[in-house]
Amino acid sequence: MDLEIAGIIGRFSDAMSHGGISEVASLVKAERSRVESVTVHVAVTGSPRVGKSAFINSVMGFKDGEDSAAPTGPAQQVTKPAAYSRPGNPSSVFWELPSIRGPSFSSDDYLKAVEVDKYVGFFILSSTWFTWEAAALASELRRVGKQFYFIRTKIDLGPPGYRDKKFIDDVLHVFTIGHFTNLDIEYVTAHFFCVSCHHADRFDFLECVRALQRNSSPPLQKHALLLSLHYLANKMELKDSMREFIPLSAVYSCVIDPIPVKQLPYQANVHFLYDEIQLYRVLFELDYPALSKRAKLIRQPTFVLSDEIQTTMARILTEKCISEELLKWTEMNAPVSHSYVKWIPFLETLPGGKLSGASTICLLDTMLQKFTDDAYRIQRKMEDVMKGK
Ligand SMILES: Nc1nc2c(ncn2[C@@H]2O[C@H](COP(=O)(O)OP(=O)(O)OP(=O)(O)O)[C@@H](O)[C@H]2O)c(=O)[nH]1
Ligand SMILES: [Mg+2]
Repeated sequence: MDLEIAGIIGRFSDAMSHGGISEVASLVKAERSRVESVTVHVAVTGSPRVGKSAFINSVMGFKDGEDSAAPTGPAQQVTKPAAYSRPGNPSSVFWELPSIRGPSFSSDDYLKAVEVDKYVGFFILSSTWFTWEAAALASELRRVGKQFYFIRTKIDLGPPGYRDKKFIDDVLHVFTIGHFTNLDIEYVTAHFFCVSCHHADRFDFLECVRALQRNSSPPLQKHALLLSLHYLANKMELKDSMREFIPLSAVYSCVIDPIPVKQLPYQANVHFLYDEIQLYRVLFELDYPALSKRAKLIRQPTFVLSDEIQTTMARILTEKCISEELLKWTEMNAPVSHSYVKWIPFLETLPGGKLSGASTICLLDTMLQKFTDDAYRIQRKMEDVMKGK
């Protein structure tokens, strides 16, 4: 991901030479709030009663009837876009758009009315075959350069061979007649997914959300989508996105409220690092609430999954462990990996010198890698249990 790292390092170096540490401190705070304040809007549209609300509820992890959930009963159609986000997690907002239908449908007018520019991407839903209106809308979206996906819902009620050519041909028949100048069948097939809105863990549900995450831009929007929908994200992509921000976190620990730490030759904000690593635990679903929720899915006690965790800090996180780990990297002279080398000239100008920033980078980078491995071990364990191994 390109977050204009060279630009950030340049700004940090300028701040250090002109205003010293206090100017770097304000800049690092500003960079973090720039990242944290990003909000991504995603549109969900389609014919009436195809599962737009149920799809949003599944993405958000809402149960039917829950306060924040989209209503799915009869006569609940929206007449203007309705926004849904997870409480306490406003960085991704899913919008249920008014249904597309009727002989007088104009994709141009529709997209203007719903403010097309606002959304990073569109999910176009159908519970049978795609209609002319859906295809016209997609054609217009392609023309204006918006990503979109065709989602065939209610696949749990459908024929068993949902990947069969005949089934796909029928569902996508409207695109083969060739009236849509911006669409060809290869493109449409590559953006076609089959889901059940009641089973986020089955069929193509994860794949369609991951396609949206992977293809979103600019990079900060992609990052916000990966983080806010971390429970659906591909863990490797989540890790890669988080890695980009490690140097910022390391500088933060070195310049914002650092305190002396036993045996360390520099100061660090261990409390901040604790929060950061705790966030990694949550993102990779290694915290107790996530483990127990997933254990329930496979009808097992939580320890069946928690026993798969090999990283000490993923099991029990304390500020003491963090200080010891930092010291370990400092004693090893903090060999940062190739991707962080460009930060070194700036890290050398920190009050604690290169070792302070570089050791913190090593600490966070290793935790991220080890937590990813733990997350995959848990995933494998769940699959094994489900296969009855
Ligand atoms: N079996 C099954 N039922 C679904 C699926 N998606 C939605 N439903 C059901 O279909 C009905 C309509 O779902 P909604 O989510 O309200 O559909 P909608 O497109 O938001 O409907 P309107 O807003 O009224 O146009 C509800 O009874 C859902 O429970 C699915 O994937 N599988
Ligand atoms: Mg609805």
